[in-house]
Amino acid sequence: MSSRTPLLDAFKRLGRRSSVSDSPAYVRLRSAIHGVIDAGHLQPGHALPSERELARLLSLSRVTVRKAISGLVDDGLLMQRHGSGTFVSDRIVRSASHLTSFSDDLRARGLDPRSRFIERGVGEVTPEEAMALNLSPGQTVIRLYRLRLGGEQPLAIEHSSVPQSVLSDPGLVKHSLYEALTRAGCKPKRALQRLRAVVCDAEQARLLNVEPGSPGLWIERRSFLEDGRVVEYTTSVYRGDMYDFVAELQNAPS
Ligand code: 16G
Repeated sequence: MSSRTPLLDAFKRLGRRSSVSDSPAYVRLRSAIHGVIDAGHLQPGHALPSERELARLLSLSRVTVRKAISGLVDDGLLMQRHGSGTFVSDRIVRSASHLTSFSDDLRARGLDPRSRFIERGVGEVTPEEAMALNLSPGQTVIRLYRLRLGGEQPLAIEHSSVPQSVLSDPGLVKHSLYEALTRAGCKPKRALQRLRAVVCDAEQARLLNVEPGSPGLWIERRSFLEDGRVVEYTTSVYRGDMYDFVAELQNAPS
């Protein structure tokens, strides 16, 4: 289907809604493009009309169109290929510099974050958990083993351990761990993350619906409260064919 008509209609509709029509044109165009993608009129991998064509179709300046598009590229919703135009991302782009949750990231992409619990329980810390969470032997943690999905599509497998002093019962986590931590007044403030490439073993491949031996991204995250307490130790395997991790780098002070 051509992307032109729905995009034009979506932009006009937004223009008529007073709360949004007060916002600058590039913000409205950004929402319109977002809406068209969410509605499935533009599928992953499909090309957007060129900047010049969009400007002409919508009677906007090219600067406005460029600003709207570059915001959506930064959000990971669109990607630009030099010389061939702008496309709807077919991979999920995650910021490696912002402390967000799986659910936040999927919602930002207009996807429906879901979890399937494989196991959950309470137990005494293992030596690995004690090290990661700064706990002593004998202290207890809640554990979640979840398959994370976007709609029906499996995207990641996660093992999370949280001190039981922070979350008393694994049943407190319904959909999102970070929502449960926030409700408990323990929203993580910062995190340390370690990432490496792995190949999916048979169990991981089965859960993620890929061939055994497919590439995965193994990520370990330890999240901290303002006072330095560790509230989360999570190891995840993300599908290597679905994710890009992007970090902004600054010059190291000399
Ligand atoms: C992300 C985090 C994970 C965290 C989860 C919470 C990475 C690599 N990992 O998957 O550490 O536990 O989000 O998501 O980003 P939730 O609030 O949706 O359960």
